[in-house]
Amino acid sequence: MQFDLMASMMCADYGHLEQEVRNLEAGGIDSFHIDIMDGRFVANFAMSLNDMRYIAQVTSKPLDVHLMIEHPNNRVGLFLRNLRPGDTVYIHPEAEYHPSTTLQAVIDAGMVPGIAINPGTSVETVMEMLRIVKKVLVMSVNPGNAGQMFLPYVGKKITKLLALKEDMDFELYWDGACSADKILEYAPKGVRGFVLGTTLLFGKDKPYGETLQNIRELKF
Ligand code: S6P
Ligand code: MG
Repeated sequence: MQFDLMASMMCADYGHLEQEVRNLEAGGIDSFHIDIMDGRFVANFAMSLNDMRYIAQVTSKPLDVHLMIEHPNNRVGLFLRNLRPGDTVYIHPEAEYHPSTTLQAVIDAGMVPGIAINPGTSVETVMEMLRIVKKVLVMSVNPGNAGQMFLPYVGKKITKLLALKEDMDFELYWDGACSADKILEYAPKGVRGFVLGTTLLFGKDKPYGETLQNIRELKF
């Protein structure tokens, strides 16, 4: 079964960040998920511009930049200048008055435009943006922290989005509390990729390569 695995780098060991990147690459990760926070849209500060820039310098794999910041239109240029064409930038439509303007800036810079949807945000409120973006990141936890519990009510929204994705031409990705049973259930239904954090990948006494291989070898 074809699906992408992204490493949630806010969960990595910052004392050995380059080695973490190398180990994940050697283990077969598809891309690096970068959780940018401003302490306003979400209470936390996880990663920032310099962390993203550093990871971009030490890998040639794609970056998957998840902007959890207020009014991303004011700041998106800072990030776009430091990315490579083909990297993905997700904004939260809840954080911007005119999110389609921000998405257009992402497209004009040659990046892949995406929206991240909070658990409490309904599909109906982002419907028109589904026509603009190439990727939709469904948050199955409230944004801000790793290590949270999966919110089961998000399942219905995923089902709705899966029914729309062909027609509206986007791919669906999962972010938050991703476990093997979620991959087993949702990859066959059409979720294209999964962000892996503390639930499945980081802080285990197992090499990343072994964990990633176990996921790829799941019996669907
Ligand atoms: C949350 C962030 C996510 C987390 C990821 C961590 O604000 O957007 O990307 O880093 O969910 O995974 P886990 O398995 O610890 O929930
Ligand atoms: Mg994220």
